[in-house]
Amino acid sequence: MSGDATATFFAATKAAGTTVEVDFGDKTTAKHAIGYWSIRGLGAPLAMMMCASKTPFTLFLYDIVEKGEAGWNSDYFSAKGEYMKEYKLPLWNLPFCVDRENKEIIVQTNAIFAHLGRACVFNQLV
Ligand SMILES: N[C@@H](CCC(=O)N[C@@H](CS)C(=O)NCC(=O)O)C(=O)O
Repeated sequence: MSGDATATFFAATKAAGTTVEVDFGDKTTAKHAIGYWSIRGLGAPLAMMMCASKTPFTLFLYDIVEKGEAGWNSDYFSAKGEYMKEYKLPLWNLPFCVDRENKEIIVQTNAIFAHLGRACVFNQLV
């Protein structure tokens, strides 16, 4: 697949308050992105796996803000509806993983671990 296709599939999202490009000296567009709330939670071990294997990735972090009695607000909530339609994925969730090379979105933490584990070639280390 061309570098351009990799660069344009879920390259950015305005709903994420923070976007972090993690590279290990390789400045080409990361093949993978991870999206999660801007807390550690289920996203941190996924990011740790990428760092431990020195696999470049983009990290999209979504902020959530307490609105007192009114509950919580996040740009993620409206973005989620748009993502579900655009990527035809009714079970969209956080964390999600973007595989830019294969133009796929993966959800469910354990499925993401398995997918990224293969991408990180952890399967060759055990
Ligand atoms: N079974 C899912 C659970 C994911 C989940 O509960 N995500 C929570 C944060 S830990 C969430 O806020 N998801 C956002 C959403 O529902 O869109 C998984 O293992 O990934």
